[in-house]
Amino acid sequence: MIRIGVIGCGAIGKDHIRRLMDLVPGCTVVACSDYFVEAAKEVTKKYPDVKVYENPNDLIAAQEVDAVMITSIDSTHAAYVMEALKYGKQIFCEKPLALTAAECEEIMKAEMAHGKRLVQVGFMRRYDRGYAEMKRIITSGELGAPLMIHAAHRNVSQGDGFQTDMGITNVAIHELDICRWLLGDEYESAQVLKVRQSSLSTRGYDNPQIVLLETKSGARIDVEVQVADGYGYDIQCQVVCEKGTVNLPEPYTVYKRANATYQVPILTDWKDRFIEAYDIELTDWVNSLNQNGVPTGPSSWDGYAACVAADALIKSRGTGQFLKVEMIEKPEMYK
Ligand code: ISE
Repeated sequence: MIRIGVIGCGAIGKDHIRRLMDLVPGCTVVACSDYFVEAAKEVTKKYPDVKVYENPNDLIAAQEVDAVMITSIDSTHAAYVMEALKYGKQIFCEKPLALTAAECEEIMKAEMAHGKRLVQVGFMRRYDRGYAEMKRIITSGELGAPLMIHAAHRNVSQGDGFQTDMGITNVAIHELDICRWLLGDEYESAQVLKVRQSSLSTRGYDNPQIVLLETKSGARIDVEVQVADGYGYDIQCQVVCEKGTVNLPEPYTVYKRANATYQVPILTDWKDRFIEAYDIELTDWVNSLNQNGVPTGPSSWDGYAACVAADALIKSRGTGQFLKVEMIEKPEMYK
């Protein structure tokens, strides 16, 4: 039975606590913490045996915590991962692993000192059935080599404090992971383009943005990033191969024919779009810890690879140039 301490009881933190307590076998949540202690106390209304820690570092150190789940704000992820590595705890860190590649390198160094993997990064789209089937088809070679990916990541809105670079580090970080995973490739160069500002997002950050990537094999990727699209939460992905295309399916839903219209609802909450993928992801993580004592999902290297591309994108902003994505040699432990 894996005893989990959760740092961050906001949107995704609460949702993960629910699935760990009510759905995922072989684990239980024994502790939680949040910058706003009231948010942590709210958890205990439904799960009274969960202990609230006002200081997340005390939760990490607690004897009764075997594994730490980090669902706090992005800028705190790296520090909590490093603190948990001091105690050799198992760690599930929601994306992004860190805000820079340098922080990810520090994490990999600290993790490797333990001689085994301890960190899993929350790139849940790899567990989505649609993306998983896309990868199976691409890897089978039945459509020939993958040449391009056209993707769109469209949000209805973002919370207060959102900034232009979060369009990359918080939003497009999903595509930075899923595209390299689908292609089995690494990035060669990257460029982010500013687009005419949408009147729906006038709070001081660029929206939309376009992410352009080239991979080591020469494949080209374009990702439209929107954080105020005016209509719904809409994730699109098409991989163009030599002999055909493979496309992310629309999420399961019913549709209506009424009043001379054909009506298909579009989700608005990102937690709902990949709800099954989150369930599979956390079940797989807990099963791996119970069966093998090590995580088998996205590693610190995967967190690093997404971050190093994000760094290049952010540096390219305003230059009109593709910048090289400079990666370190992949350490043995992550091969
Ligand atoms: C959020 O943190 C997520 O991870 C969602 O998957 C993403 O679509 C959204 O843009 C992020 O803010």
